[in-house]
Amino acid sequence: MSVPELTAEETAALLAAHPAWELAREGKAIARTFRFRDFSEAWGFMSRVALLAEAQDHHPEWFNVYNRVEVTLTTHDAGETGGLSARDARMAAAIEALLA
Ligand code: H2B
Repeated sequence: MSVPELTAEETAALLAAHPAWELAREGKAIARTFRFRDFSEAWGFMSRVALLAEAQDHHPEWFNVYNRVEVTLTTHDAGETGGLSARDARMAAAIEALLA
C-alpha cells in the first residue's frame, strides 16, 4: 500500500490523454474494451500486453471472449484497497502505443 494514488487532476489528465478509457470501480480503475478480427488477434494482443506487464511489474485484470478483450487497470498496492496510480497511466500509454 505504498504507491500514491493519482490526484483528481492527474486522473483527469490521464483520461484526456487516453479518451478511449473510462473510469471504473468508482474511480479506482480505468477500463477499455478492445475488439479484434478474431481470437488469434485478440490472443496476440494479450501476449504483447503480458510482456509489457512483466516488464513493468504491473498486471492487468482482463476478460476475453473470442475477439473481445476487456482490460481493467488498477494498482493493488495503491490506497487502502487499491486505486489508480502512475503505474496505470504508464500501462495505458504502453497499450495504446502497441496499437498505434
Ligand atoms: N499489478 C497491479 N495491477 N497492481 C499492483 O499493485 C501490482 C501488480 N503489484 N503487479 C506488483 C505486481 C507487486 O505485487 C509485486 C510484488 O511487485
